[in-house]
Amino acid sequence: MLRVDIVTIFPEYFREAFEHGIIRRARAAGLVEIKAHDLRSWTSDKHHVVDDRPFGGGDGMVLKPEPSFAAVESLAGARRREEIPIGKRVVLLSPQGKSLTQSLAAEFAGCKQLVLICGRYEGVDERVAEALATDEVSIGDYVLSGGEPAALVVIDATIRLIPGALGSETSATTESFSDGLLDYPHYTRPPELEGMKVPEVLLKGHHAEIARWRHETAMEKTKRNRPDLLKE
Ligand code: 9D3
Repeated sequence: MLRVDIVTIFPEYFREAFEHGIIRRARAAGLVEIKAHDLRSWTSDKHHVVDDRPFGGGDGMVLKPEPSFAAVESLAGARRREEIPIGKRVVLLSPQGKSLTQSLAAEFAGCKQLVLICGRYEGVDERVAEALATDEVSIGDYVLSGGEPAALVVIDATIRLIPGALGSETSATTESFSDGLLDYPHYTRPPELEGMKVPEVLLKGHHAEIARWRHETAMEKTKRNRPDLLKE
């Protein structure tokens, strides 16, 4: 059983997501327990302030460190990275993080607990990344308004790798990215749509030919859309 605790100033952002698709199914099956917590509940001042002005000057506000340290202490039982028990990960979602990969998601899927800290404003006090988080993770090179959508991406990629979470249809390990190529093209009925035909080879049922076609088209598509995947 994986326990996921999200620390955010927008706990309501996650409500619908928990009630649909893979997260709902995995929860119902008892494979994960997931909860979004309000960072403001770990403040002690009257106005529940979670941000402050940056030392050194500059635009915007920074997420102050104390509420995140208190949140991780209460959720994971430690206030320092080195004291986070084996099997627990404290993940700071940030544009400065290492990239989320399928193999990192697989590591997360094998954990006992994930605490996901969602950044906001211009950034998070660096002591959270330096001394509290076990991992600082980005989901890609584009600018989001906060860590919340990134947390959902991490959760989705992780949960589907927990044995039993996908149901019986598909094995997560035989899918795209496990062989380093993009997926091959898929078709269903009708065999002709406004003059656009399904490739003949797929209609004939010659399995070796179909396998060869799928590998070739996967290769072509990878060269065109993701040449970086072939150069490593
Ligand atoms: C102008 C400098 N920006 C840093 C690249 C400021 C900034 C932009 C976006 C500060 C925080 C954010 C909010 N983004 C996230 O918290 C975030 C994120 C992202 O923006 N892209 C990809 N992955 C992630 S994970 C968290």
